Amino acid sequence: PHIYVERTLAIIKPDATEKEEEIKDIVLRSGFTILQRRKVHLTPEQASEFYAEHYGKLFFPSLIAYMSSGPIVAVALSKDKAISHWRQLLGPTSTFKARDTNPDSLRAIYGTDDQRNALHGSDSYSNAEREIRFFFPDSVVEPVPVGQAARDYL
Ligand code: DGI
Repeated sequence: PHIYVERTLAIIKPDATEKEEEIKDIVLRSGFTILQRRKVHLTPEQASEFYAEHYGKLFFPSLIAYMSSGPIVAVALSKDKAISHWRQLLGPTSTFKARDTNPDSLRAIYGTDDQRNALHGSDSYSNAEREIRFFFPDSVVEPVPVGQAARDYL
């Protein structure tokens, strides 16, 4: 038997890739495992596909321009409750709100403004799986062999 540890997709956006090493230290110290990492410069078409759910919104064109303005780093992370834990570490969507309400969050520290908020995190299980497939089409769910730790978890 195997258990499956939750996964999520993180992105270091163009305004924060210079801080990748610093961010990686925080990610690892926070108990996440880095499953896969890929640096990629999205075309506007690819960025539009990734953010298709926001198509038609006022901020969509500038979001796409931002996300295709330079290289990003896509990272698949795993941890117990990875999706909600990563969102918690990110803080609110708006960098300004993050600075006001959660000054220790990653967006408060590394974000630039409301749109350029340094980092992405999947917001649900189905989006996490879709987004991981988007950047890592060959990825499979990594099973964890059942040992003592896994039995404790179950
Ligand atoms: O899941 P999030 O990234 O926290 O937020 P989201 O999925 O609602 O929006 C995706 C990105 O679009 C977000 O990281 C930044 C940008 N965005 C969202 N809402 C606004 C926005 N940008 C501007 N300028 N104004 C917004 O209201």
